[in-house]
Amino acid sequence: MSVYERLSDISKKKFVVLIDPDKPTDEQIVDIVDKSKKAGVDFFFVGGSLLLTDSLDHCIKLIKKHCDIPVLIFPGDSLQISKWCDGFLLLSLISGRNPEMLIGRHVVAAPYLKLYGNEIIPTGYMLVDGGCPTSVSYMSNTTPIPHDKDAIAMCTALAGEMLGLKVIYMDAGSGAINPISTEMIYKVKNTVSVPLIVGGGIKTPEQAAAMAEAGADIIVVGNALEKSTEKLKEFADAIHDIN
Ligand code: 1GP
Repeated sequence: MSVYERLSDISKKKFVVLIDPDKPTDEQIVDIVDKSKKAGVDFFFVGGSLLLTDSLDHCIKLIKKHCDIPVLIFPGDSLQISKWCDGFLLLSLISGRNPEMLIGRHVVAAPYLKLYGNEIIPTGYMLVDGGCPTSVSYMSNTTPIPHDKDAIAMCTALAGEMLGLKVIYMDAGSGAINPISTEMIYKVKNTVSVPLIVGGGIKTPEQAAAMAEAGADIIVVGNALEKSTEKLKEFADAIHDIN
């Protein structure tokens, strides 16, 4: 089964653990992987807005050595490419108006992605204001969609789907104060038919469950688990229970 087939099986809500390869030690990665296996995590996303070390390959190989959970690159820039991943979210930052993030970086990355034979997931990536400036907003030089402008989010997602993008990822940015509202999630979900990924600032299993209930097919949690993996299983159960 391809990674995209797994992502688009919307009969079951999915839980994604995001790992910034710069941050955890090898022991911490193995611990997260171990807990993720037990909790039934569906995917790992690996990447960051700005990486300071050459740790992407190592991180992916370490995860794959310890489990069969698919590992997708969630790239912060065109340097974040690896032949070891199971899939690559080719992000088009459709909430912004920066041509580099819509096509420029993709041109640079394309020959390497072809060489490595990565499975490509064309992704409409939408940044939504999460109540504070985020690394991704600064690094991408784009303005997020205002938190309460549901119509802009709906039309942006719809345009992304019409352009042929295969998933929509709504992100408040890592460490956002406010996660994306359930109202916006509900409206976007009812506007497009491709799978909907939601992340950014999700701090509790209850918030994650509310987002899945509102229509998110795939929920991404990073920061909250970097601080402590104690609630990893609770997050997984809360998300998987919504069906
Ligand atoms: C950010 O959606 C991800 O791109 C996850 O955000 O780290 O805040 O969970 P957090």
